[in-house]
Amino acid sequence: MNQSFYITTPLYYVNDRPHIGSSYTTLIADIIAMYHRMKGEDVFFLTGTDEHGQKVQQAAEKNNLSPAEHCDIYAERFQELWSYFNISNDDFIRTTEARHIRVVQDVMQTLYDRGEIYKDDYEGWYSVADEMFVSEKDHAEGKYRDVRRISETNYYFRMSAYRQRLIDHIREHPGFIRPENRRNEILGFLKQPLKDLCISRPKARLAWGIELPFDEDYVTYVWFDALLNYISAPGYGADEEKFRRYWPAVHMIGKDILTTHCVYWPSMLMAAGIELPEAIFAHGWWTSEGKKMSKSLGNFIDLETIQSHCDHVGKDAYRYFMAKEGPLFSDSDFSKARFYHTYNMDLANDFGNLVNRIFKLIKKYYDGKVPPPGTLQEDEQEMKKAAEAVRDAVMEHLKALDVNAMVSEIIAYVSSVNRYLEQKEPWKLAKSDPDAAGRVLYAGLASLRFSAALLYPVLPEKTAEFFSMLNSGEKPGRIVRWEDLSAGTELGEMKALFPRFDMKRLETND
Ligand code: ME8
Repeated sequence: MNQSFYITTPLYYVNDRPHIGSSYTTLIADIIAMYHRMKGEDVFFLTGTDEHGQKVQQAAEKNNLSPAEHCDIYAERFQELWSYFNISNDDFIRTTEARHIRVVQDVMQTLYDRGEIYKDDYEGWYSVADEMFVSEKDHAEGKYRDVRRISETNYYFRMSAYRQRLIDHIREHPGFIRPENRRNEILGFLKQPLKDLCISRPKARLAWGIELPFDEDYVTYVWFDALLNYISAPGYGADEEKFRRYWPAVHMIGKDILTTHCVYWPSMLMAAGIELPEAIFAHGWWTSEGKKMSKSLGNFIDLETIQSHCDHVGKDAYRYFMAKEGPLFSDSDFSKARFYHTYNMDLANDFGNLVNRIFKLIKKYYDGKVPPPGTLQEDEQEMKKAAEAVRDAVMEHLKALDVNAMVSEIIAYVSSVNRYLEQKEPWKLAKSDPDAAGRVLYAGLASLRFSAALLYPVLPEKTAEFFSMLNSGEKPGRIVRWEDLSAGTELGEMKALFPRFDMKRLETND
C-alpha cells in the first residue's frame, strides 16, 4: 500500500467569521497535502470547526438562535469558503458530530478509570472572556480580561505527571515541535512544574458542551474536547484500520495555540496510551496594513474582502501570495499594495509573460506546433539539470514543511528561464537560424511545463489552464520530466493567464 500522510489544521471557532488568518493555515496545509498526493501518497487532510463553549453559546443567544443553529450556519460558511479557495480537504469534522462526541466520552472514561482524572475543589480567579482559570500571578499582571473570583468543584487531568516524559520526547525527536524557536519556547515552559489541567465545567454555568460520561452535571472543557478531533476524524475506536493507516499526524497551527498542542495534547495522548503526533508546526502571525488585526481596530480582513480581490486577479493569486509571503517563520504584513505587487512581479511579469512570449513565437514561426529540440546544447542541458535540482529542493523543503522556500525555489527558476530567453533572443534567431530558435523555444516551453506541473498545488486553476493551452493531453497533478515535452504537438488556444494589474486602480479603489 502507498505510504500515507496525515495533515490537520486547527478546528476554527464558530464565533467569528473566517478571515485571512484561518485561510492561511488552511491554505498551507492544503498545499502540503497536494504535494504529498503528487508524490503518490495516500493523504488524509483534515479541517473543521470547534463548536462548543461559552462564546458560541453567547454568540448564538445574541442572534436569537439555538447554539446548534448558529453552528450550522458557521460550519457551512467555512465549508463554502474552503471550496471557493479549492481546498482539497478529505474530511471536515465538527465537534458536535456524534462520531466525535463518542470518542471524547470514550477517552474520558478510560482516563477516569485509570485514575488519570480526579475531582477537586478550586477557589481562585477565572477569566470569563477567555474561559480559563487564571493564576494569582497572571491576574496581578492583568493578562486576562473579565476576571472573577470563583469557587467551584471540577474534574482535573493529571497533566503534571507527564512533564519529564514530554521533555524527553521533545529532546529525542528534534522535528516534533517546529520551527526551532517554538521548540525552545516549549522546552523553556517545561522548566517549571506543570499543573494539572481542569477539564470540566459545571453544566449550571455552561450547558453547550459534551457531557462527562461519569458525571452528568458536567461538560468537558473546550480544549479537551477539540484536540481529540485529530483522532476521532480518522476513526479512532471505530475504524481501527483507517486510524492505523493515517495516525500519527502533522499538525499545522498558529503560534497562539502552541501550548495546548505541544503540552496538553501530547500529555493527553500519553495518558491514553496513544502514539504522539509526528510533528506540530506553529507558524507566525499576519498583521494587517502594519497593525495587529482586531475587531476594535476594524482591520480584521475577512474572506469576503479577499474574494473581491480575487475577482480582479483570480483565486490562485491569493493562494500564491499566502504561500510565498505568509508568516511561516516570522510575522508578515498583509496589505493590498503588497498583494497586487507580488502578483504583478511574480505571476504577471515572470510566469505569465513567459507563457505569452513563448506561445506567440511558436504560433508565429512554427505554425503553432512545438518545435523539435534537436541536439540540446550546454545551456539547455543546464536548464534541464536546474529543473531537476529545483524538483529535489522542493521535495526537501516539503519535508521541512517550508512552503515559502518551495514556492520561491520554483519562481526563481521561472525567472531564470526568462533571462535565458532574453539572452538567446529567439525572435531574432527565428529569422537567421530556425533550428537554434526551435531549440530555445522547446527548452523554454519544457521549462514552463515543468514549472507549471510543480506549481500545481499552489496554482491549481491556472496550471490546469496552462496544460489545456499546451494541448498535450496532460492534466496537472503529477511531477513531470523536463524532456517529456512532445515536439509536434499543436498548441491550443492562447489565453492571458495572469494579466497585469494596474496599480493605479488601488488609488481609485476600483
Ligand atoms: O484557536 N495570522 O480556533 P481559532 C495567522 N478552536 N494565523 C491566524 C491568525 C493570524 N492573524 N488568526 C488566526 C482556535 N489564525 C481553536 C483551535 S484546535 C483543536 C482548536 C489561525 O478560530 C491560526 O492557525 O481561534 C490560529 O492558530 C488559528 O487560526 C486559531 O483559530
